[in-house]
Amino acid sequence: MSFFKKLKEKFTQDLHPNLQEQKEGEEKEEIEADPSSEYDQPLGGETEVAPAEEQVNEEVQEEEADSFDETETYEEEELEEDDGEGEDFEPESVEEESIADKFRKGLAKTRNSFSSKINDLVARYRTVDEDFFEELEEVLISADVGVNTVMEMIDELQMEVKRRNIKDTQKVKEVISEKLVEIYYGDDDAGDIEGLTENPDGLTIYLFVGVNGVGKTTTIGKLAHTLKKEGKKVTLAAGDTFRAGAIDQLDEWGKRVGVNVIKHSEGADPAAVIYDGIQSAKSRQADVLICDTAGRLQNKVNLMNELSKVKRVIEREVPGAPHEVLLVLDATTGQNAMSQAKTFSEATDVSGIVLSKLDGTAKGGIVLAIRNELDIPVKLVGLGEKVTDLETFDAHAFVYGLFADMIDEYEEDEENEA
Ligand SMILES: Nc1nc2c(ncn2[C@@H]2O[C@H](COP(=O)(O)OP(=O)(O)OP(=O)(O)O)[C@@H](O)[C@H]2O)c(=O)[nH]1
Ligand SMILES: [Mg+2]
Repeated sequence: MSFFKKLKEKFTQDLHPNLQEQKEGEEKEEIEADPSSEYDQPLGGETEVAPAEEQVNEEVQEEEADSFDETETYEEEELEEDDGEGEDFEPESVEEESIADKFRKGLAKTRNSFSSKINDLVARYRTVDEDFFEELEEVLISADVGVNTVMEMIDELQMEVKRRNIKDTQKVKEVISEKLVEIYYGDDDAGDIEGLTENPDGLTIYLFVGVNGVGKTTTIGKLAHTLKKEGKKVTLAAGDTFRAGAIDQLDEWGKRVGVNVIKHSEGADPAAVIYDGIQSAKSRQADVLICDTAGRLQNKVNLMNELSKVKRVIEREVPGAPHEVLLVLDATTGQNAMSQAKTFSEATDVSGIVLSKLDGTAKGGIVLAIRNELDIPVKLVGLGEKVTDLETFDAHAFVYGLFADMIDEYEEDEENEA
């Protein structure tokens, strides 16, 4: 069976009946009450945090890290005002869309620019030859795929075209989509590199890192919503104490999705906030703690030192944690995202990438470049600013989103031929 056909079958089976309407761009959003709200109890958890606070001071002093300052951090009132449970919160809920549908919609801009380039190329070269591949190489590089990956891809395409004796450039479109998926997975199984790692026995901790403005806080809000919908109890820790407004922003998200937020005041030691977050999450028996961090400090060395310290505190408090260190990259920044990924990888063990703003003018190829050249899998993608605009990355759905129009046309062609 052809690859386009496979994608079509795979992704149209689970299409929601409302797909037609959604395809036409109508974003139906319905507000409905959350039947599973576990937040109707008063939050007693934080009071149990208090005794443990003294402990962290001792421990951190031992560590000789820049010691936590009691005056700025461990005031009970501060913790108490964080109970922003939003008991009367009613989560937003969009009618369930299939994953392919979301990629299809979210990647509309990216697809338009990519598809038109490929279609233009195919129209100019009817038969496959050297010049065709040279121009294809340029198209892929301009789509942010990354030079090394493009070279690998062109080699494989040439072999495949030869092997299948393909002469018509129309048919190459499909081979391109197939190779994109193949190159993305490499030798790994989808199951091994997709999805977030969880702690099977106890608190799961996710640490978010990334430069300012990439979408860390927004993604944390969306992820909290997703996890809560899965029935998990989530706590957020406002570890960005640097930027004015960052704490309130996370707090707002907490209220919006109805999860607990642990915060201190601006300028507080982020490691202390995260420590409190862990104690609170443990005492509330939360399933997941998600830690926000600053995207900007006076200088890069400070930022990286701060991240290392935060990570040390997490590792010490929960063995095996953090279960993911997620680097958020803005997909619209193109190759600059690669250099950010390199810098952060040097400072901390980044386990996965969140590619935000894929709904914007992103060129898409960065997904491959990161995976292939840095060997870090893309775990989540941001496809918009709404609370539901977060998806687990799936290379097949991604490629379906990129090629959707061509896949539709291809089917029509086949039907016409028949
Ligand atoms: N279109 C779109 N916008 C997004 C997405 N994710 C985040 N944004 C927007 O990007 C902007 C920055 O997002 P934040 O979450 O504040 O970024 P941050 O990394 O926490 O930034 P700092 O706190 O300054 O380090 C906001 O306006 C978000 O709404 C996405 O997937 N798509
Ligand atoms: Mg932020």
